[in-house]
Amino acid sequence: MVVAKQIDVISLFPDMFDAISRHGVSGRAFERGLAHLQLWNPREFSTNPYRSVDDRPYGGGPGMVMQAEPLAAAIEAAQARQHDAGVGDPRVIFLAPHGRRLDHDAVMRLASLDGLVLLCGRYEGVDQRLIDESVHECVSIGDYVLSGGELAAMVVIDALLRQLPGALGDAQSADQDSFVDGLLDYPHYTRPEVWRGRQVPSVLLGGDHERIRRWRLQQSLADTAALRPDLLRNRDLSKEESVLLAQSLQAEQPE
Ligand code: 9D3
Repeated sequence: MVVAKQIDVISLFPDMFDAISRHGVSGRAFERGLAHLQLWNPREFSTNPYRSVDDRPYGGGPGMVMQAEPLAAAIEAAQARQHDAGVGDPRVIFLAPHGRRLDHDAVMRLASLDGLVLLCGRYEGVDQRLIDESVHECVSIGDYVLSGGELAAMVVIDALLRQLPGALGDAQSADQDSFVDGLLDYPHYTRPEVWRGRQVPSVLLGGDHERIRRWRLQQSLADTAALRPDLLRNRDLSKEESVLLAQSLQAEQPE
């Protein structure tokens, strides 16, 4: 029996996570019990009368810093819940701009763990002693500035839930996703056959599944070469793929 993936999130804005818990593939994964999501608001663990969880930075400078103790208490509550759910050693991940950049390999590694505690920062940052004491790794979702870790945590959760067996419908499969085989997706078409004068490529209407497979692979290769050549440098091409790509490059530039 496969036990649910245990995900605990520490956030000052727990309601933001309705976005993934109530909609689409991720919402269904929680509904079906493939994963369990629990939110912890550090404010509930504040011991002062104002419920505050931040203070001014030692050494001066702009903004406020999240204090260590309410975060530690929230993380410990989350870890205790994970232990009760059967997770021996939940991994504590801090979503942070300086973290390791998320990619498909990182998603697969996180998806393979039984339990995750995701820590979302707000304000200028988190007291470094809390990070030194309680955090196993830091993850970023890219080189741009967000207002906090919540959207990044939701990106991580959404991406890893797709990888859980049973999260996607029968027709879909996570290993058909773009990036998994190192190529961009091929273009998609649906009815009508002509829209504003634009035809669906005739190969897709013919029902020759081998020709369709080759055409899609060729589109994927050509788009990857044009838009993400870095992906091709990290991937060997089969003989068929090399031929299809060479063909498409020739067709592109007659003469
Ligand atoms: C002035 C220095 N800034 C660091 C780049 C301060 C700062 C900006 C934004 C501190 C925290 C944040 C909030 N961002 C996140 O918590 C965050 C994030 C991001 O901003 N970009 C990409 N991935 C992530 S994961 C968490």
